[in-house]
Amino acid sequence: MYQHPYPSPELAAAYPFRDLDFVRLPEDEMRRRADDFHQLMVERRSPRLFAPDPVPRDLIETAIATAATAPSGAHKQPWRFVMTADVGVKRAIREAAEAEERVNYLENRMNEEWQEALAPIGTDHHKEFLEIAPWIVVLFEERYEIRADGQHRKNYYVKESVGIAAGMFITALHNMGLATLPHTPSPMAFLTSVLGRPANERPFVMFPVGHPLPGVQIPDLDRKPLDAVRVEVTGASACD
Ligand code: IYR
Repeated sequence: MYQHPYPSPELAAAYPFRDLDFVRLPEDEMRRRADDFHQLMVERRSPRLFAPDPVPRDLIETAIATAATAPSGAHKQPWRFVMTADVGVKRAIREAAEAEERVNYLENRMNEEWQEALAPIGTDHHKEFLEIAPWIVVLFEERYEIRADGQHRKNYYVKESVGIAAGMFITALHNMGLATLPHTPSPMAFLTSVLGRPANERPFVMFPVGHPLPGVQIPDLDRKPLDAVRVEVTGASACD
C-alpha cells in the first residue's frame, strides 16, 4: 500500500504521518446530510440590524475554533480572530468605520459603478450595528510569522486561506443560530491601531455577531440558480 509521499527516509522521520480517521457513508446518508445542510445554508442571510442581547463568549469561541479548522497554505494557519464585546472598543470601531464610510458615501470615494452595485443592498455610512451587536470579531490575515527569536517567516496563499476560514466562521455561526454581517469598511487600516495589532497582521474582514433585531428587514434578493454558477466540463480541453 502507498504509505508516504516523502522522497527520503530523513524527511519521513522528521515529519511523521498518521492514519486518516474517516467513515465512508452510505450514499443515501450522504444525500440526506447534503440536502439538510444545503437547506440550512439557504436560510442564511446577512442582517444589518442586530438585537443588543448578549451572546455567551463560549459560542463565539467555538465558532472561531471551527473556523480555525480551515485548510491553509503550507498549514501556516495565517489567521487571527480578534474578538471584543467591550463597549468602548466597539464605539471606537464604529466611529472610525463611519468616518471612512462618510468619505466613501458622502464625498464619492466610491465611484458611480460601485454605488450602483450597492443600491440594492441599501447601505449608507451609518454603522450602528458595530456598537449594538454584542460581539465584533475582526479577522486579520497574518502576512508573515514572527518567530520567538524575532525571525520572520513568510506565509503562503494568505488571502485564500483566510477567505476559507472566514466562510467557515460564517457557516459555524449560522449553524448555531447566530447572525453576522461581513463588513469591510475601506480602508480598514484603523482596525490595526484601534485593536493594537502587530505589523505582520492586516485586517481582512470584520464580523459584528449577534441575534438579528426582531422584525429586521433584508433585501428581497434571489441567489443565482445552480445553472448560473455551475459549469460541467466533459472531455479534454485544448489548453495544456
Ligand atoms: N464597505 C461599505 C460599502 C459596501 C461594500 C460592499 I462590496 C457591500 O456588499 C456592502 C457595503 C459599507 O459597508 O457600507
